[in-house]
Amino acid sequence: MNAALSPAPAHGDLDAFWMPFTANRQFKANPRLLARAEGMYYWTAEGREILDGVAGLWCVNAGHGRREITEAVTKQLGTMEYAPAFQMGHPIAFELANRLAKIAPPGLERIFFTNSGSESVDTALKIAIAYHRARGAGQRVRFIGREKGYHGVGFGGMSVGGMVNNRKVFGASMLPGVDHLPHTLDIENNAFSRGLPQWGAHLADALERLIALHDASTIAAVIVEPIAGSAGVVLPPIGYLKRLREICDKHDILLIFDEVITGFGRVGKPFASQAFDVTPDLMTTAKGLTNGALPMGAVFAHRKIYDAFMQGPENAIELFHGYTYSAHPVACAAALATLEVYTKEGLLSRAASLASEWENAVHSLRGLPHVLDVRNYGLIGAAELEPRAGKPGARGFEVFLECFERGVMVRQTGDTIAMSPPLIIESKQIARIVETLGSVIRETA
Ligand code: PXG
Repeated sequence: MNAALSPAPAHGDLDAFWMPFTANRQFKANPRLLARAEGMYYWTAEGREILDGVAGLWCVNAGHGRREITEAVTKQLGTMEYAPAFQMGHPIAFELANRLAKIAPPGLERIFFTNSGSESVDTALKIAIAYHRARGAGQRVRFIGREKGYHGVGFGGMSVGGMVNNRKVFGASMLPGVDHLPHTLDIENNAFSRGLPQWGAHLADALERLIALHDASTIAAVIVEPIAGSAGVVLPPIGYLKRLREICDKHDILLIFDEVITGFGRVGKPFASQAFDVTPDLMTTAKGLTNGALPMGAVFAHRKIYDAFMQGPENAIELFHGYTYSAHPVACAAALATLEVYTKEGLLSRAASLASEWENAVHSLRGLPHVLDVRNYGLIGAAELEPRAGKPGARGFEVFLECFERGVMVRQTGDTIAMSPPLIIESKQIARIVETLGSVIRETA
């Protein structure tokens, strides 16, 4: 040990952790430390109760501290903490894949396990390219994403993503051959829409133009979030996703839905693709898969895609891709227990029965100072605030901080406040989230 190491600075306890997507200096000067959680609530290190308006980070769909999940994880740790999934298997992984296939959109019955949303996205992009090659269309290597899209932080996901701050400093390292569709947020035409906006299905036609520019024979896949979360809740106009599906079909291009946020009940069905009645070829998931208890993701692939890989010598590996922790047995146990809770408590459809109450609650923010738009679908809501002149994001950040001071956790992106509470939420908690946010907005200059 080197006793001459420099002494810890004033906030020494917080310095070592380089926090992700965080204003590190602001946070460390004034930390918001969560220490315990149960049901709809967190408690801070000082013991203050915080109502969770974002399900952690859009993942704790069944609420915190679920005993069933803890017990399943503990049991699996005691039975077999790890087993490889490369050229080996363990029963619980197959059981989980079968369970997921049962709730999957039609045909998406082949499940590839990852450890996060970012890994799910990069996995889906790689499968798309390899699929075309397996069918003799190896020149299909281009991807089309969308402005304001968020597909995690891997190089693939970043490249197809469309949030400028997540891209601009890494510009030189983007995947080549990626174009972006226009985003679908149009406050001028759609402000204060209840549910999906009426205006904008034609925005999907931009896909035809990109296809005309590059020729369909060079394009592997289109990737979009059915509802974009990170960028501040961007909804698909009525008919938009269907039109994307039709155009992809016409040109033999794969359609990937990134359901990392919308999956597992957030919009009142297991997946948004079912709520919107549009079936993609590949679907990426994570977050709610384990109720946030352990890291895990899953890519759902259509049977036809899996089958296309199942050729060549039988002892040859068909897809050279995977992670040490793909189908980690403890994560599998957490996911199985999570699905059991979702099923038993009807949580995969609960957002649908709460949707109109939620919609009325969040739209009560209309008319408050600086509120430019309110958007909602399922158990997702957002209030868009007017940016302060020359200081984009400042008002949003202040509102987020003040809500936390008053015991409600919301999520802020720029000047948009997003809400996505656990699906177990009760009426009085819906009211408290929206009333707190409303009074903070009213009192924030
Ligand atoms: N795709 C989508 C659609 C996501 O929302 C990811 C991929 C990446 O998942 P991982 O597990 O690699 O983080 C996400 C993640 C927010 C917020 O504030 C959203 C996410 C992550 C952090 C914050 O809305 N979504």
